[in-house]
Amino acid sequence: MAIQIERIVLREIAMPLVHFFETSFGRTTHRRIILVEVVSQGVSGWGEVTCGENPFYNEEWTDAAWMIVRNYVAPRVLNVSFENAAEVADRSAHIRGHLMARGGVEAAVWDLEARLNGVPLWEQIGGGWFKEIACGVSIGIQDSVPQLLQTIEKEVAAGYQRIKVKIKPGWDVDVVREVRRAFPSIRLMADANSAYTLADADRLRELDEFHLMMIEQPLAHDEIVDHAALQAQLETPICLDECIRTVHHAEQAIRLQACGIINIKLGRVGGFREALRIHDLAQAHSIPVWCGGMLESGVGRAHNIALSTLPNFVLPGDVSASKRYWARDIISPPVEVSPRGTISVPEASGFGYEVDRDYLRHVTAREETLT
Ligand code: OSB
Ligand code: MG
Repeated sequence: MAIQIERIVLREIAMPLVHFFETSFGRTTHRRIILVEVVSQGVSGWGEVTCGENPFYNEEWTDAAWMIVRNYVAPRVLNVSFENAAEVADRSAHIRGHLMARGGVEAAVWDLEARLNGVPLWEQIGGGWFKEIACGVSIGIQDSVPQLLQTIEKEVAAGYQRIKVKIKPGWDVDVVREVRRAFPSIRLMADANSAYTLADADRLRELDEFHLMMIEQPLAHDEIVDHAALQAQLETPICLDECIRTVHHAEQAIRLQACGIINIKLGRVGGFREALRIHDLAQAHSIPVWCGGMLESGVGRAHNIALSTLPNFVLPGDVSASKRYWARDIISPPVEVSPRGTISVPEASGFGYEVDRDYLRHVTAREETLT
């Protein structure tokens, strides 16, 4: 069935996080999220632009992404006939970077295609291997180690299958040692968000003794070669996040043995088509993947659940319950996690949840309709 987008409604929503989230590049307390609603034949598909409020994780940020979608992506997508959603990414391929802005639109069209076909999004993307997905949590840098231990204890008690702690110089080896001492047998990993250089290899090697599942993105956001050099010196597998924006990057990283694991984030790679390519390539090379998060609202969270049903998503992802982030989510029902640390995959068409339009109106800071 050909798809033609008649209207795109861009919204920026403003929502406070239940608890601040701190990484090596800064602390977030309030989110400004762009939602993309694409409309065809009276049916709406939804996407989320997963960038942060500042250009610190990567170059994208809310205000720039708004302009990219409004001025560059939307005009290329509106009133064009697509055979399927997989064609959408090509329409913005002339734009350098800005993959999250482009990916927010791309993912919305996948959701729309699923709804027009009356099938769940996971089926539309060729997933469905798992009826429930395995969940981990990402725990930000805290004000003190006791506070971190308390948070971990709470999340372990809630059933989460894997704990990720954020690290940075000055909050690394000693902190992880304390965590390991308090929780000798949990599945544990650390994410540095590019805070180190190859000159820190000795320090990072000290983490080997704590039997982490992986160390995520220790070195620069664009540095695959140095990650290969570091991986050769570490026992702990490196997981790449920021470095992998395209299937070509994944190919280079695998060829150079720069990582043993890949974190796939839908927005970071520009949407489902590229995510599927990276997934398939990693699977062919026996590199496990998992689904990363970007403090998404329910819309992005629902997309991540669909993505996580692909067969090579064999490690618990950073896809967790709505209530860890939001007092009230914009989807209904909110995403919930079972005591076994799983999310059951919805069966309804599209991403499988209802957008709560009343609450959406309440949190919308700006809105623009493009035709
Ligand atoms: O590197 O995985 C990351 C959040 C914001 C920016 C970067 C990252 C994260 C997380 C995420 O770790 C988590 C989540 O959505 O639960
Ligand atoms: Mg990361």
